[in-house]
Amino acid sequence: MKKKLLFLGPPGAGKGTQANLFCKKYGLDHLSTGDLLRDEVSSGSDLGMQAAEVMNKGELVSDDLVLSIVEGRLAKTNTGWLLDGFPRNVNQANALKRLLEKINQPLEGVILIKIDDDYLINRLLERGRQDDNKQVIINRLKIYREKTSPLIDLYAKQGILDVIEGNAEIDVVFSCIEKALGG
Ligand code: B4P
Repeated sequence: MKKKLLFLGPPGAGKGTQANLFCKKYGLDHLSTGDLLRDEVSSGSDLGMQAAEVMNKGELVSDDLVLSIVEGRLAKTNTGWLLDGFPRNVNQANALKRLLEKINQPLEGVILIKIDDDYLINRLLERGRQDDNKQVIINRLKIYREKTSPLIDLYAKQGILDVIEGNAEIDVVFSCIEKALGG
C-alpha cells in the first residue's frame, strides 16, 4: 500500500471524509490544511482571524501561512502521510515538491475524487459549515477550477494520479481508493 499520498478534488468531493477513514485504517498522519486552518480560527489568534475572513468568502488563504503549517507538520511524521486539501495551486505544488525533495520523501500516489457540481452544492448545503452557503460554494468551485484543477495534469504527467468517482456511497468510494493505492 502506498503511504505518501495526496487527495485532490473540488470542495465537498469527500476528500476529508475519505482521508479520515484511510488514515485510521492504515495508520497515516492526516494532514488537512482545512482542519488546521479551522483550528487556528478557533484559537482566536490574529492569524486565525485573518484566515477566517478569507475562508468565509471561499477564497484561498495565503500560501505563506499554509506552507508554514504544512512544513512544520510534515517534518514530524515518520509513519507515512496523507495531504488533504493541499496543494491548492501551482505555487503550493512547487513548494511541496521542494519540501519533499529536502526531506527525501517522494510523493507515491495522488487520488482525484471527481464529482458533478450539482451533487457538491447539495452536499455542502446539507453540511452547513460557516463557509457552506450557496454564493460562497459557487466561489469555491470557481477557485477550484481556476487555481487547483491545473494540478490534475501536473500529477497525471508524473504517472501517479488515479481518478475515483465520488458520487457513490462512502464505503464504495473508499474501496475504489484502496484498490487504486494497492490495497
Ligand atoms: P477544506 O476543509 O479542504 O474543505 P472542502 O474542500 O470544502 O471539503 P472536502 O472535500 O474535504 O469534503 P468533505 O469530506 O468534508 O477547505 C475549506 C477552506 O479552507 C477553503 O475554501 C480555503 O479557504 C481554506 N483552505 C484549505 N486548504 C487550503 C490551502 N491549501 N490553501 C489555501 N486555503 C486553503 O465532505 C463534504 C460533505 O459531504 C460532508 O458533509 C460529508 O459528510 C459529505 N460526504 C462525503 N462523502 C460523501 C458521499 N460519498 N456521499 C454523500 N455525502 C458525502
